[in-house]
Amino acid sequence: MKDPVYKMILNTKAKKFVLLIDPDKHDEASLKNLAGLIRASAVDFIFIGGSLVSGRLDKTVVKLKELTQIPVLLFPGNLLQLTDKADAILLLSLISGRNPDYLIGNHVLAAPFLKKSNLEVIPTGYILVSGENQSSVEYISNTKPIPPDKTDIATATAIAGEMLGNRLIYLEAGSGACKRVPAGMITAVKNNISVPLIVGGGLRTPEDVREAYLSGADMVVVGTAIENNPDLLVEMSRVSNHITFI
Ligand code: 1GP
Repeated sequence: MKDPVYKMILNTKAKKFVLLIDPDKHDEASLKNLAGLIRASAVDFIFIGGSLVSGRLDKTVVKLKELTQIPVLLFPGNLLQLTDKADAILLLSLISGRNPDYLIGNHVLAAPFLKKSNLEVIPTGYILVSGENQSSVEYISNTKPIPPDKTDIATATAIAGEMLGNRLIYLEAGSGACKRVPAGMITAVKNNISVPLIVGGGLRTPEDVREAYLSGADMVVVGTAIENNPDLLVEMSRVSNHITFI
């Protein structure tokens, strides 16, 4: 089957929950524990990545696939975060920014590797919104996030991202954001695109996840909250079970 992971994302029966894992934060024992929690929860996809990842990527992907059977997607912060052991890669274009490396430069460098690999490539328009504190993405990519009150700019950026052929839009306040993407911005973006909308950054509680879904997110991504308290995973991931698709 062509594009199996994207087809799973498109399945409109339910909202999707994504767990973001930073390989540097885990060793074999902690991954085993986390995998146990993942199996007991309702995680639909695992994203792997971070702003700095130092080398456990391959091993982490292989281990997670072996222990959980859940699709693992690369969410690369940079070119060092490529492996053909994952199921798919979000080929991110940082469309809120104006840094050519993150719009096309790194993609050119990665293209021969991606072409040879069996990875399913999912072009994704990545929109960084200011979450009050400066995010690692902002600092590392040397781009400006969209101010949280500029809903019109975020919406126009998402529309342009879809028109350029991106198959997902990722609306993001940055990992560990103090302030989440505003609900009104999520709704406005959702109402103006037809590809699935991913929302992440600073979601700390099941209520935050619920609000993001109700505002229009098709998928939510949570990383930091689970790193801080893995026991939250079961409840947060199950929020979608109680929401009918809107
Ligand atoms: C970062 O959206 C993700 O790209 C997750 O953010 O770590 O704040 O959950 P958190």
